[in-house]
Amino acid sequence: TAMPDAPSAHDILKLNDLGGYTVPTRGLYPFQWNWDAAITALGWMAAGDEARAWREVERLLEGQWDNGMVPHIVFHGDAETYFPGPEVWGVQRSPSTSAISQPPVLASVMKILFEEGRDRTLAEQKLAATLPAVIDYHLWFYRERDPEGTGRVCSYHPWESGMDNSPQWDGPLAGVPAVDAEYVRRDTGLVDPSERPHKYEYDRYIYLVKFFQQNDHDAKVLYRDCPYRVEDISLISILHRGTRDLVTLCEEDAASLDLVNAHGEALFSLKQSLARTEEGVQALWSEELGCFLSRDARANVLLEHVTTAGILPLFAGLPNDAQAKQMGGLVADWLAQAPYGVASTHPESTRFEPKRYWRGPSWLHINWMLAIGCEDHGLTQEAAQIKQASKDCIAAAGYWEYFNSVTGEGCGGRDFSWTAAMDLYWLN
Ligand code: 9WN
Repeated sequence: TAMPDAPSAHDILKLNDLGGYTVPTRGLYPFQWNWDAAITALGWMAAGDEARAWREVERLLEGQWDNGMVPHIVFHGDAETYFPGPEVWGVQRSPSTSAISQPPVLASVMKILFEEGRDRTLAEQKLAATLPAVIDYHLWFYRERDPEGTGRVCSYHPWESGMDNSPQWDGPLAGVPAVDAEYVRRDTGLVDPSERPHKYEYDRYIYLVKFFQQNDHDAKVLYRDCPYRVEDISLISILHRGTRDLVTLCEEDAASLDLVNAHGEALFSLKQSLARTEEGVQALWSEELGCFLSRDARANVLLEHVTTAGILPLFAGLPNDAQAKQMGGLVADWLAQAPYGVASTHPESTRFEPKRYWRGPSWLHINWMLAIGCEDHGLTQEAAQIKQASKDCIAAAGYWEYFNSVTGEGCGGRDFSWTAAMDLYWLN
C-alpha cells in the first residue's frame, strides 16, 4: 500500500531499529518512546519477527523506575536532534529517562503478542519474564496517580497524554507559568512549524519538566503542588483496558504459567482499581456532547472539548449501552466531516486544525484502538469505516507520523514506525 519506490513498512521498522529498540522516526525522535514501542512491537510480530517484538518490550522496560513507573522516553543512546534531552530531564539513572509516563497500551499489546504469537515457547518465556514488571507499572499508576481512590488517574504533563497540544489541555496549561530560561527547540527545524505546538505551549511544557526536577520527583509533593493536574480520559481508558488485559492474561490465557499464585495480591488490588474506574469514570460523561471528557483536577472543571480521547472509553468497555450508542452516532458524524479521520479534534470544534498535531489530524494507532472499541460495542459499521479511512491515509501519502484528516496529506515526521506497524499488523 506504500508509494512507488518508497520503503516498505517492514523496511521502515528496520531503518528505525537502533538495536532492540525502534525510534519513532530518525532525527525528530531519536530515542525509544513508551506507547510507540508498544505499537511498533505489533509491527515486528506481523513482519514475522516475534523475538524482535518481545525485545522491543524488554528494552522499554530497561527504563522502568524502582517505583514501577515506565517512563515516556528511554534515552538509550546520545542524540543531538531532540529537545528536551536527558540533560534537561535530569534523571540520574542508567539508561537515563524522562520523568513522566505515557498511555500504557503496553499490557494490551503484550496480550496480543502472547495470544497471536506462533512460537509458543518464546511467548511463554517472554511473558513470564516481563509480566511482573508490567504489573508493577499498573500498580504504580493507581497508587501514585490516584492516591484518593477516585478511579480516575491523573497526569502531570500534556506529554504524558501522548496527545500533546490537544485542545483539552489549553485550559489547564494556562495555569502553568512559562519557563524562565532560554532554550532551543529542535522539532521546528526538522518539520513544518505549522504542524507543531506553539512556543506558548513549549514554554509551559519545559516549566513542568523543571518543576518535577526541583521537587525531586516526589509523588506526594507533585500530587499536591503540580500546577498541572488533569484526569485524562484517554489515559484512564487505555490504563483500564491494559489492566483488564493483564488480569485476563494471568487468570486465563497464561494460566499454566501460574502467575496468579505469584501475583495474587497485586491482581486483587488491580481488580479493585478496575471496579473503582468503572464507577468513577461516570463523573466524566457529558450527556450533552455525547462523549466522555477529561477534567482539570486543580480547577475542578470538565474540559468540554470533543476529541478522540473522549471516545477512547469504548476501547476500555467503560460506556454503558446507551452511552455507546450515542457515541456511535457521534463517530459516524465525525467521520462524515473529515474523511481521513478519525480527526483528533471534532471538525466542528472552533479549535479544529486539520494538520496541527493533536488539534485535528488523524493518528493511526488511535484509529486502531477506536476501531477495536467500536467493534467491542457492536458498532461494526463505524469500526469498518475507521479502518477504511486509515487505509486511505496510507494510500494517499505513505507512512507519515499522522495525516491531515481532511485531505489525507502526510504530516510531521516521515518513515514513521507506528504508522508502518499499524499497516503491517492491522491494515494488511
Ligand atoms: C513528546 C513520539 C512521540 C509520541 C507522542 C507525540 C510526540 C513528543 C514530542 O512524539 O510527542 O513526547 O516531542 O512532540 O505527541 O504521542 O509518542 O512519536
